Amino acid sequence: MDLGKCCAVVAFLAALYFPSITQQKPARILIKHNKTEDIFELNKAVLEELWQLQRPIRVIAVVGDARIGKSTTLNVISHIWSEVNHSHVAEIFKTGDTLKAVTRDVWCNIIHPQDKEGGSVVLLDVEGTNLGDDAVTTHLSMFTALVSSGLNVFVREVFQNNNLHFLFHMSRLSDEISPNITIENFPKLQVVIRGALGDPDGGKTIEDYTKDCIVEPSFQESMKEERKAIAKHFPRNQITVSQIPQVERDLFKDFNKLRKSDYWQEMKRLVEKLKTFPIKKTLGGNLMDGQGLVELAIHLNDTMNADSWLDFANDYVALEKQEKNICKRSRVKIREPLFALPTADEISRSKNRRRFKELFNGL
Ligand SMILES: Nc1nc2c(ncn2[C@@H]2O[C@H](COP(=O)(O)OP(=O)(O)O)[C@@H](O)[C@H]2O)c(=O)[nH]1
Ligand SMILES: [Mg+2]
Repeated sequence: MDLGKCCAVVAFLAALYFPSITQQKPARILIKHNKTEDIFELNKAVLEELWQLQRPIRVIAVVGDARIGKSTTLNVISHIWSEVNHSHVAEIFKTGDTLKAVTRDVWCNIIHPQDKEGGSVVLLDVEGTNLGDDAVTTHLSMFTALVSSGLNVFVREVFQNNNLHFLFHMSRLSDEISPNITIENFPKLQVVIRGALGDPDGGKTIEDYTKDCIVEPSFQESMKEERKAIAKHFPRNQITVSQIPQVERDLFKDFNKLRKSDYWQEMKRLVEKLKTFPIKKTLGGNLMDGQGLVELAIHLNDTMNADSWLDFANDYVALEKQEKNICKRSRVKIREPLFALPTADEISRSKNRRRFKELFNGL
């Protein structure tokens, strides 16, 4: 065989062996809401792929307001983190104008970075309306946050009350799931602020102001207890605040310009921060493998479909109106089914293999 042919064969084999270097797969739906039957459904094909993943796994979730640039950001993150050498940013996650407002799904993109951290990265993107606007989006966002090891909450200019409610309910839900969960195994929080704001009054930086808003009880007269509860799960010194400037739309059309822009440098810094996010661990503290991740997803899906989260999410929407009563009521309602959520360590392997087979056989 001559040298040219030999090189072509090697390149072909390399492309087969290292697909992440040479190509990116479009994101696929991990979980969706079936409107007709009003249930949440996991995508078996994606579960099968997750099942194969080796440790260490980082699960990076993005939640927040619609049309704030979550999918656009994830596409750039996927591009930079997978070190692809495309001359454009591929639309791995569908962005903006192509989506119907009614779509509510969680999309998943798996990358296998070739960097020193190794392992796999699962990027999760929640579509839908704004956090707290409706029960389905809240369910999907909560599901996504609970399977993640790094949670990114995208906010427009400042951290809003609905974002705070979301973190509070996530903390509370996790107390119900496992009262003994240690902070180390809880997803790390990053707030991503869109829009370049100056530092707020009072000499605080936007980072400190945002952290105060999330975990400092004296920040406001109202919601002191909520901030305390959040601080137990998201300690102040573990919260990261990043800003991504809003850029001219035309910049996205010119890749060379984009790559040389401040925006791109900011995105590279963001990826470096994400690399320091925790590896996904079981509630018991062991590194979670792909099978553990699938088991967790199935279990959360089951508890959602058992209606144990429905009252919770409805309560969440109505919370601002009747804070105290609803907290008490929902606590009673969700305790029973969620308290039963075992840690991935405790789930019997055989039981889950059976469950997994049933799922895959569509029984
Ligand atoms: N001008 C401008 N448009 C942006 C920026 N980021 C995202 N967009 C656009 O805003 C729209 C919504 O973005 P998308 O990423 O889909 O938002 P998502 O709903 O949060 O996922 C799309 O048309 C994007 O092209 C930005 O920094 N500047
Ligand atoms: Mg989107």
